[in-house]
Amino acid sequence: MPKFSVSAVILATFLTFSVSPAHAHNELISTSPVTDSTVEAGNIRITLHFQEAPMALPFGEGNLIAIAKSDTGEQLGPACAKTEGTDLTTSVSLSSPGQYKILWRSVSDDGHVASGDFQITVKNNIAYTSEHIGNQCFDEQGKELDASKQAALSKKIEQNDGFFRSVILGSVVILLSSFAGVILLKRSQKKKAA
Ligand SMILES: [Cu+2]
Repeated sequence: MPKFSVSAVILATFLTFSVSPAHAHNELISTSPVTDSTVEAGNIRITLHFQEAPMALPFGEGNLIAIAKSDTGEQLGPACAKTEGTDLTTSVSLSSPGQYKILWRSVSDDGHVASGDFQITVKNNIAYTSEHIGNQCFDEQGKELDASKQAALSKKIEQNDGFFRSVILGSVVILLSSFAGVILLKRSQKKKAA
């Protein structure tokens, strides 16, 4: 038993020192708007406040914020974020009331990638309209990022997924049971013949 205890202590010590935050991942501290809050339609500024400054990367690469409709997963505009100290920010123009998902991706200084998402609700009591709905991703030259040249952060939700899955499952069950039925029938016929 003592032998086991000694090795357990050594192992615990090793794990403690190797896992301890000699290098710590960058952590998301807070967001604005906060998770599950309701905001008025308009040009909504999104700020993600991190523990440390994200890695300096070109606009539209690595450090990204995107906005998507919660019900369909449809991403509205490209993904982008400006780095301001320890914050990532962008502005999204939203007019239709409903639930939206804010998706983000961030590269910390040690190269680790973190990502996440949270939901907000938009109400429109001010009759806000905009011809340019979604994330506002304009580079320093005022040119908008091309969303088609990016991998979308948000995946579209297949509305019929559940239905087709149950149809396929149903077909498999029917096929298997008829197959089993044929085998049983043949067996009983063999027994009769014997
Ligand atoms: Cu790390």
